[in-house]
Amino acid sequence: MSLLPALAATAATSASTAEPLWRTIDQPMVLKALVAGVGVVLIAWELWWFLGRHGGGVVAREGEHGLQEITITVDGGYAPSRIRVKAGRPLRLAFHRIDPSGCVAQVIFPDFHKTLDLPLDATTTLELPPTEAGVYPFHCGMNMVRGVMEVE
Ligand SMILES: [Cu+2]
Repeated sequence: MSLLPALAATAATSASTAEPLWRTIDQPMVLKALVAGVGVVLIAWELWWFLGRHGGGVVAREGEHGLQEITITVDGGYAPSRIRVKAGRPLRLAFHRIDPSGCVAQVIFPDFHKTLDLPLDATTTLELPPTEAGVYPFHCGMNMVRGVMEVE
């Protein structure tokens, strides 16, 4: 903000015309409030979109020998992006990638020190050992596309 008067002063000295560089157009209070309100709503929506919980998550199905299995479709995001599994049982995650974007070519489970390459139009599985209850995030190579595994 302190830069603007300085710039104006510089411009005023170089151009000798008295015409101001900009004019403040006074807007009605209602309009100001509306614009501010829309901004706040958009910020709230963005926070919800990136950080909020979207539904209760999808529970893994029980396979043979207590192996829990869940298939996650990778298409612009993880579907489901929130999965729920039971603690203390082996788990097999199957990532089916149909999104050609290089962004999702890898999925990383930082808590397990696992990085998985996901070839396009293929299903890649990752077996995780039985784990303790907790919330374990996973994300793409750039940490832009995210999912969460809830172990309960
Ligand atoms: Cu990415």
